[in-house]
Amino acid sequence: MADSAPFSGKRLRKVLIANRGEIAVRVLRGCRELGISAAVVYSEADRASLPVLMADEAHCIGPAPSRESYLRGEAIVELAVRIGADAVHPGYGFLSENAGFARMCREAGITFIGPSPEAMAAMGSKVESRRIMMDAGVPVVPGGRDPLPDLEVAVAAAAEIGYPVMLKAAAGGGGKGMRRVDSPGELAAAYRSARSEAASSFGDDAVYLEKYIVNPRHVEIQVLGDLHGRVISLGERECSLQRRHQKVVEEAPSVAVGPELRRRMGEAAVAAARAVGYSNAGTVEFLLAADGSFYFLEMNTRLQVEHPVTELVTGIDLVAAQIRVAEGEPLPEAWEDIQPHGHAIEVRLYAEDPYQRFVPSPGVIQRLRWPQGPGIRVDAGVYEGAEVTIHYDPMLAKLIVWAEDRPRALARLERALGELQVEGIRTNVPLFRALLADPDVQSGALDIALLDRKLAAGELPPPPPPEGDLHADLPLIAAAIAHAQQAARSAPGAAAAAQHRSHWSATARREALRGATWR
Ligand code: MV4
Repeated sequence: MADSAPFSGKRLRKVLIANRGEIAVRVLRGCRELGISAAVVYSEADRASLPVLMADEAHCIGPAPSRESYLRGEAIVELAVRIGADAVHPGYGFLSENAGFARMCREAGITFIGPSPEAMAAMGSKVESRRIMMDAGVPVVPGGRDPLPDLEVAVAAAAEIGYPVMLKAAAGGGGKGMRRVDSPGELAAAYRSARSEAASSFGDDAVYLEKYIVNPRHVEIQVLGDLHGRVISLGERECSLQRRHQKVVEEAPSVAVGPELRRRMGEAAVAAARAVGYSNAGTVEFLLAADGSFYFLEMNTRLQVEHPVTELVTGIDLVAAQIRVAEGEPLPEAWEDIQPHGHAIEVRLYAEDPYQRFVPSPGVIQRLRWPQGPGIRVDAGVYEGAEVTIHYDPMLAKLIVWAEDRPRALARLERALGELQVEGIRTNVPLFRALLADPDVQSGALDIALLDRKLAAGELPPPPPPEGDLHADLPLIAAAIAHAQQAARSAPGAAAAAQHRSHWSATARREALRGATWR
């Protein structure tokens, strides 16, 4: 968005970033490139975090637990006013989809960098957003328009929809209160458990019915709206590779989406956004069935973790775009019919142990070397020496690659993972290596259940036994021993230091002793 375009709105001078980790850093970079001062909030646990080190100013807002820090909407709005910030960027998670927070910002005269509270609220309820989509002509999964009053109605509705069906929480999202039902005999028990889970998860026990879509893909469309009623689509992201509703790999474009389907899904997403008066960046999630039919699932009213793959194939800086439209700038005409260029893949680097059922792996990052070179982007929230605590989401960074086509992007990702070094904590890198070796991943034959299914069936063998690593390191080990002996001869006492620096041999030993199966 060219700064020279005619513009009558008010430029932002200072933005308060109400988030932490890699997304706080990402937003900070966006601000800096636009010449906007970036302030961040932080909890006591994040005093020495990367965003705090990088920001123009940083303000502690409470102790480690999110409830007492990053979720303190009122305190954050008060802080924004006190420090003279013009706007708040909420990142993702925390307060990003909280309509009440957006409203508080508005009332305090602070620009919320996101959609209006009304648009957020409309998309916050599953049944309500579904109803709005039905009325706007956006394809939704066949099924009910209203919550089910009782079991009797559920039985009749399921028979009409046809099994298998899916019970979903009306207030919900993210898989909570969701039950697949394959036959009439299973319905009563599923109905009761879905209601009670919905009640405990959302404080609302209303559930409704949908046709169960078998083995679809999760394909989402990035949209952008300005404050003048224009909404555009920036194409799709393929997000089917998830482990227990947690995305692991995302890419753009999707191998299942060609120009014609992209146009139709884009039009549906734009219609969805228009129906709620959407502005700023948002994502419309669809299930894409094997036959090419697609269905609206929900809309995420925030910048998403996986936004970089869209940035890399469109060339658009989404954070800059968010800021510009929040200032009142109209979307450029040229963005109307953007087509993806090349292929981008993102992997989410988590501090978790894939060999121990993916349990979080907190600790100090003793060594950190990021991959570099052509087509590589790292969005990290940590640095070497930083401590990863158990207080927050264990995502450390995102590694994103771009190449001319998907096979080259996969090869580049493999190369990048080979350059990546993280020591001191366990990460899910071995899982990425297993995925890269999988023929279905290589061919793009993905669906939302692929990862959980293959992990359960043992079809994603862990990477080659670490003995191989030890072998590869033998020349290095020999060199290190020679060096240590040399050092010992020339200066007694230096041998211990040299040995201490040979952290990689300790790593090799540790790896060699470790089992070679996911557990
Ligand atoms: C579905 C579905 C199949 N059929 N609805 C899971 C989370 C929630 N946002 C919607 N979800 C699903 N809804 C019907 N009618 C399958 C899923 C689903 C899923 C969707 C997107 C991404 C990953 C998923 C993993 C399992 C199930």
